[in-house]
Amino acid sequence: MHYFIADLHLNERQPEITELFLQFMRENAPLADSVYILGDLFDFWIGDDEDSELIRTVKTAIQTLTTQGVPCYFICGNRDFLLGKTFAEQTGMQLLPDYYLIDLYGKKTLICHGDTLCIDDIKYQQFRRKVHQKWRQRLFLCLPLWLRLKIAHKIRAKSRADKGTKSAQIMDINPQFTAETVANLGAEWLIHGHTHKQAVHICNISSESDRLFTRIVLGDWGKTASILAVDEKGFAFNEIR
Ligand code: OKV
Repeated sequence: MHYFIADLHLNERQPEITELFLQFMRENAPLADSVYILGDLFDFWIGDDEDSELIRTVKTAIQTLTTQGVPCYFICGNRDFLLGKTFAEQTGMQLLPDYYLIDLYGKKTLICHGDTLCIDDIKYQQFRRKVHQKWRQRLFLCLPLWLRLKIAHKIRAKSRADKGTKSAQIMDINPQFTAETVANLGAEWLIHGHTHKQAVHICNISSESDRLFTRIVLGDWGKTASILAVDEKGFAFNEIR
């Protein structure tokens, strides 16, 4: 059995979410064959050299899991895209690229965070291209921590101010682009997060074909946790509270 989670957005102001994550890592995750974290584990990430009680707690939980022999995989989200090799080495967590194909009991499954499927959000895609440029990331990571904190704070404040003006449809995945991506990679299942709209969609690969694929959207975490469990019998959303 494999677990998939995303969009915990761990932060200091919502310790109840961290508690849910620690409970999941203690009680559920050790029974799995692997755990996939599909991005936005943290609400923001400005470099692996940042340290806090929250970060230490999360690192310990992941390290405890991987030393128990449960592989833990991570795809970066739109918020924690700077999480890197140092974090991976410290925790035993394995970093995966933005799109990754896995075999889930014979189903060819594409996993990703989901932000790259939201191509109608032009403003966000511009932001993404900018902050994903290697030279910009290297430069940012060279800055002292206090300056990175200050810059990140400013960028978040500006993003919050822009947010109210976007329609719900613009912020969702583009169905055509998503179907093309799935078709090009020959996948039968797609699992992603980002939109926070937990659901299972049966989708057409294209308008000219009746080939279908299953799109499983992970929910975000709040008062309850959203956990997808997949085994040989199929999939189920588990809630813990
Ligand atoms: C993450 C988002 C803030 C969305 C900055 C280069 C640059 C990285 C960065 C700074 C911000 C991540 C690292 C954060 C995601 C926001 C606001 C909106 C929509 C640079 C490389 F450009 F300054 F050189 N950042 N942080 N947003 O605070 O975690 O995803 S962040």
